Amino acid sequence: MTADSPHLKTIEQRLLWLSHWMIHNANHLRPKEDGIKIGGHQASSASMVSIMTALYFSALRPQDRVAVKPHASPIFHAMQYMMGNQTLEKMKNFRGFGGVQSYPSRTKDIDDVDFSTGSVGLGVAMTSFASMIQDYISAKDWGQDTPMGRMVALVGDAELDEGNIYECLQEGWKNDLRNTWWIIDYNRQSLDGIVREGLFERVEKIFDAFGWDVVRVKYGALQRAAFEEPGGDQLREWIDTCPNQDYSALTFMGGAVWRKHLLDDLGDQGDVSALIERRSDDALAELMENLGGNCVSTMAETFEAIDHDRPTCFLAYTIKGWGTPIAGHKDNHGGLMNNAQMADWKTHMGVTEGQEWEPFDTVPDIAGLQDFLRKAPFFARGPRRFDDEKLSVPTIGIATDREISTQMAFGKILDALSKGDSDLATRIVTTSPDVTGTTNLGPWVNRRKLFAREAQADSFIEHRIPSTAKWEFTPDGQHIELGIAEMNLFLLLAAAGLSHLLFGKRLIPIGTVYDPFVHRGLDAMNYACYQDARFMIVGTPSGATLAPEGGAHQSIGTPLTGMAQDGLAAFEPAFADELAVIMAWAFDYMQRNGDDEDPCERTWLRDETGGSVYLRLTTNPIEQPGKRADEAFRQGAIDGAYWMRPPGPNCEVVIAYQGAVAPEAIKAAGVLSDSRRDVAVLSITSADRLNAGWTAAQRTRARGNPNAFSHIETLLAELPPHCKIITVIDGHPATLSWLGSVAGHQAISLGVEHFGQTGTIGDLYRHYGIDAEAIVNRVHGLTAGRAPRLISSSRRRA
Ligand SMILES: Cc1ncc(C[n+]2csc(CCOP(=O)(O)OP(=O)(O)O)c2C)c(N)n1
Ligand SMILES: [Mg+2]
Repeated sequence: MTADSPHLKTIEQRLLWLSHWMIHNANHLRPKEDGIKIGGHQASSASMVSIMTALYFSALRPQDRVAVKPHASPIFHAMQYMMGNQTLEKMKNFRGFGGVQSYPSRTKDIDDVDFSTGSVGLGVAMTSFASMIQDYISAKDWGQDTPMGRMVALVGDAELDEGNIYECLQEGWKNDLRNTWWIIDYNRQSLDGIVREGLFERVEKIFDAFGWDVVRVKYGALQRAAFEEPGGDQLREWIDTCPNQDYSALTFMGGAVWRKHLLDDLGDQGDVSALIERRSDDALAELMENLGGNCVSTMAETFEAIDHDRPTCFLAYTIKGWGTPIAGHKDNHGGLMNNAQMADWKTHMGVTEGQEWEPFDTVPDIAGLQDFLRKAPFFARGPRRFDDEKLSVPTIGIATDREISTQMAFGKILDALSKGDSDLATRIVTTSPDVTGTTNLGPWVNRRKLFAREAQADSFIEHRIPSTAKWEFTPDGQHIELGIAEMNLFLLLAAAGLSHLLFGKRLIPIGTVYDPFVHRGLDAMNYACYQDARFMIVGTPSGATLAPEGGAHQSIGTPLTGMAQDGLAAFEPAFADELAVIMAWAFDYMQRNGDDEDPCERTWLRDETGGSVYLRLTTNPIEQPGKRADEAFRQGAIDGAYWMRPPGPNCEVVIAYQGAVAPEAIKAAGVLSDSRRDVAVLSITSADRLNAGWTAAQRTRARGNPNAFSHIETLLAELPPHCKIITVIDGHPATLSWLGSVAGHQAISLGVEHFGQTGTIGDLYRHYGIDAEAIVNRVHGLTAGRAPRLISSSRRRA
């Protein structure tokens, strides 16, 4: 085995050097263009270097996946550089445009990052959901050939302050989590300072409570050997009782101070004194800094000793800034070695002048090391980027002959898929944070069942108690039921949405959540998108239309979130046929990648690269417009808008609505046309895609392509200049207020800006001024030549 290989120590020292040099180069050597600090975390990197060396060069196998502590990114890239997987150019351009990224990025770095990290806590939890997805896949007949890897998180001790970690621990326990390792870099320092004494005891109890094994790695090999010497017991006791702050400060001050302090505390003119005096200042400092997590052989042996798949937390004691002049200083999180410190340290590390970037400088046995690296199992098969074939999308249709809500239509579409035998349906995995029933996933779940590694029958079925929900858990099941933690929802979607890339098996993940609670999981959703995970999130019910549920459940800002979120195409259809068209398109869009042939000529539109999809739906059943199958409708629904009622040549008013308020807009248009005005109705299914198309077209024209026209520009092109646009949405009015700028029309935007309350839909639409009457009044106010009248504040706040 490799755990005792002397090459590990050599690699560790090389990674320490290269990572620190890369940061130093970016901050002190590269010409500076801005007056701001470049940054990079030398101390946080040094803290993990021994752990990462042991992990990657001894413990890991190609099927294992790692979420690297964000601020240990320099070690990761130095490692890939040493392995020939990262370029010198990008290393020199660390934190620069096109250079090595500050925090490991799946999409922006070139060197086989498994999970992006950056927002602390999310990468950690991601590993447990990746493991659940691995279990999900390997339980299926089409996933049997998936090798079982370990999902590993390298965790900063202060990362454990993030609540999402505890949410996922509980979810993991419920789902028999396995094959997950979390390795805590217990340097007892955060960004601002030193962490509380005794944190490790809390950590151990928490992990134990959730069924994890905890392995404490406190002492390195040098320390363990010293403890065997006469007087060693006393030294050990001293280390165990030394407050974190003192240990850090002494580490920073170095060997001579350690000696004085230890002799003051322990000096007995006998065994302990002799133990201390036998060592030079440097050797004493090395001994005291030889904590378990900073001892590469100890870490390698610890990993090697794990022979089971139980989730395991390693509490590895470390020193922040280990092996460098800034070790232990409480301000070292953002601290960097200065030029003088670097010059001294370079001599200390034995680095040859001019050979700073040379991966194998200072290595005594280059051929031996290269041979060792070549055989390192984790790297042996090259980059571990998989993919899976696209699944064809079956016909998705829905009867539109009666009143129906978009949420109900969504449930029916999934139900129809569940009854079919399409390949796509086989790979759909649904999930919901305890709102499966109330978001209309019930029929799908009844047919396709819930996933669990161990089958479990539904007692209500066995006892013949009538219930609409038939909850049978089986390894074949296609629904993963989550507890009420929306962060977990999005992290699970992130893991499932990367399944084709991580495990080579494509999943079509669909999550449902009450729309306001999209924001509860927003950072995790952003994290999923940042990694280019592919999923469908259905936010339902939404808006003030959720009337009797009141203000805490009525989403206002989510349409803006849908527009602003990169990697997510947001839709808010009003009618069932729109939803069917959008879902059929979405199932394809979720599977596209940038290399695909453009399915249409509009190459300047970003949508051809594919992404995730957000559907904002509602429970309000509305009258359907009758059968529509024309291409303008179909393509319009996908591109974001179509004319429900086209403008005449002298169009005075366009009512542009999105989503649930469709009946109000249509009714207002009817009333207005009775007074013979020329009124058009624009049905908007996606403000997000309309807006994105518009800005993309503007950019493309600015770059010299005069033929780039967006869908919304085309739609509004024929409107006479005096035409007014009234926009209306059950959400923040800014979602559509930009429409007036597209072709220079006066626009009035109606929507919801304040917390709601309970009431009927009619009450609330009236209250917010988004009902037909408010629309009509606005039009009268506008076209009578009067200045636009705002809704009075007494009405708004009533
Ligand atoms: C969600 C989030 N909040 C804040 C930060 C800023 N931040 C980056 S590292 C850090 C402290 C981390 O301390 P620890 O996890 O102990 O890591 P160490 O550097 O000590 O290894 C903070 C607050 C962040 N990256 N993400
Ligand atoms: Mg820390």
